[in-house]
Amino acid sequence: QKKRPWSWSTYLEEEKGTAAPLKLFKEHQSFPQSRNGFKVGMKLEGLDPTHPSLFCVLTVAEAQGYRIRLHFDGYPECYDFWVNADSWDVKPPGWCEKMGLKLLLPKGCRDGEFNWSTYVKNCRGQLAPKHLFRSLNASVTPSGFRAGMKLEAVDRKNPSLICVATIAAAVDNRLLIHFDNWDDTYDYWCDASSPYIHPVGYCEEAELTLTTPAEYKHPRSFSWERYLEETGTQAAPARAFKQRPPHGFQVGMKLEAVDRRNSMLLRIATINATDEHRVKIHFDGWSDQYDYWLDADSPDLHPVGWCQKTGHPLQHPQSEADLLVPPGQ
Ligand code: MLY
Repeated sequence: QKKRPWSWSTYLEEEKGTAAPLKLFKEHQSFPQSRNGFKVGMKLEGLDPTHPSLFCVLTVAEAQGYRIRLHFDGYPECYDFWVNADSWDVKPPGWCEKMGLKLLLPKGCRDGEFNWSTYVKNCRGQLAPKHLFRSLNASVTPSGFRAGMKLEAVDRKNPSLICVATIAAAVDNRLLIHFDNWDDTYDYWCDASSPYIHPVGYCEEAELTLTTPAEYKHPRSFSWERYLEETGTQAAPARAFKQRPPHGFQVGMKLEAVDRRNSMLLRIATINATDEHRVKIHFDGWSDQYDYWLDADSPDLHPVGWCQKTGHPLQHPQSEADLLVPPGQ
């Protein structure tokens, strides 16, 4: 029996499935307005996904549709990762210095000795041109958040904890969240609409436990008023928190999703559970053991047709690549 080429429309018909409606996706998940102009060899600054507060010196190692694979200069290829071309997490060379943020240098470079133009000359690289960075031109509305202000934030690595935290930096409309008296490995960037940040007093009001700063002397009798006074700091104003409304995704809707076990691959996925700000995705044709939860606004979720529009391969239940690369390997 001859196989017809795979298509979303026949698939949805056969499966009696529904595509997640376009209007449920955020702009950065939806069909891009521009082309991916990044070329292999271009160098840039970008956030390390496993240490999401730290900008690093990276090189574009591969471009595929609207996505790029980034390589940490001086480190093994196994740390390479993929992002969308419009990601806020990538910046042109020199951006960190301009913003006063720390930049992780290529392995072997010493602090104070790094200079982008000498560096690219020496390694015969190329600086990624500024106009390729869409996030630089994003309009920014003043938010009321300032570096140094305190808040209560979910520790994304230990999501059951809501903790005493500080805004370590505020750039564009993004905030770098740091946990008081902890090292920066728990830090992350988010924006004012994040469901993971709350104003001072939130836990008390909601009758939840607030995790106090590491080594805090009187954790049981923690009082924000006293703590702000002791640290000479201010609380982030409650009006600056603009939590996004719950998403509209529903169980059964289908979409295209990056497989985080092999993030070069995008697969057909079905939402099989939801909570207020997250969806649980199931990869069609695979065992439930590969299902996982994602934030509904994750840049790894895309509407049906995204791969075709952007020129990226899409793994589908019949595709041969699946036989060769099962998830998790
Ligand atoms: N069991 C973990 C908890 C760390 C929590 C850090 N947060 C509050 C920033 C550990 O001790 O590593």
